[in-house]
Amino acid sequence: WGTLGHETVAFIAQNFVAADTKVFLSSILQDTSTEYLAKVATWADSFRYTKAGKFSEPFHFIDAEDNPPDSCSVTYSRDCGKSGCVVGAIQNYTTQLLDSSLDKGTINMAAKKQFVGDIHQPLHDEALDRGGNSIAVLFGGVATNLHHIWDTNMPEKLVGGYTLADAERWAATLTTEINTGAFKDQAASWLEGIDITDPVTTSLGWASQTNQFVCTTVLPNGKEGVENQELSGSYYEAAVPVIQLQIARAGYRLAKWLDLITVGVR
Ligand code: DCM
Ligand code: DCM
Ligand code: DCM
Ligand code: ZN
Repeated sequence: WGTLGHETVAFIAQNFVAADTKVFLSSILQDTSTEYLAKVATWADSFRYTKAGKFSEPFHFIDAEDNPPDSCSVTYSRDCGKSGCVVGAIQNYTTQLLDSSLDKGTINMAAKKQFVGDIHQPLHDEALDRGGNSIAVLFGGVATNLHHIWDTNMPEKLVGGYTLADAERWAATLTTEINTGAFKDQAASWLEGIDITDPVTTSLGWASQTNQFVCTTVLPNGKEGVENQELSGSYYEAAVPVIQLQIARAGYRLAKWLDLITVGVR
């Protein structure tokens, strides 16, 4: 996701974490403000563009070598590359956050690596054309690529901007959907199978579920169905419910994950 998606996931998580979790994370991040998670939500994206952080580039995705739209699947042994992937990254930063014997700098960095957001973007669980980065598309007449419209253009068209205030507003809307609206009956099922002692199996489940949307919604008619096409019309309309669902799921799951970490610290 772009800035808007990442900050919205963080605000949703903030809305659902336990009081102890807020205390724990505010302390690690040295920020007791009401945006303590949202303010670091894009830190990992900036870090990967630095010399010191280049190693973390593959930590934002897993390159599923499946065959959309005919078959979609994610496997750890097949798809997590030699230099790492988002599933391995979630395991690593979770292990670090749980280990209070580590130095403060390491734990602070781990708390800023919020890869639970990215694993919920369908094209971050797909290898085809570098997660759609090499598929040229048009959006509102502007030449861009399929990955970029899922990360950024479509969420921003829906919300109307990408400021911190836009993210907070979108998060409030999705939080209401989870508590009392369209997601009320399914939100509990989003936490099924969540196991802090097995981050690989847990996050692989999130990746597999997310990757199914590559076959159904991202590339329902294959690459030919989107390449060089204008996607701000009916394609966008079909994508919006998936984007809303995936941002909501990511925030709700991140909250639970951070709660489990807070309870499990030793
Ligand atoms: N950005 C965004 N949406 C846009 C434009 C920019 O999320 N429509 C983000 C991406 C970068 C930051 O803002 O994190 C700065 O972008 P740029 O360097 O493209 O201005
Ligand atoms: N981004 C950027 N510069 C930053 C942080 C983010 O240009 N300092 C942009 C690049 C991507 C988006 O944010 O379009 C999210 O990154 P990713 O491509 O990993 O989803
Ligand atoms: N990306 C991805 N899968 C890949 C390669 C990249 O999901 N195989 C993501 C990472 C960034 C975006 O695509 O969010 C743009 O990547 P880059 O900046 O490497 O072009
Ligand atoms: Zn991306």
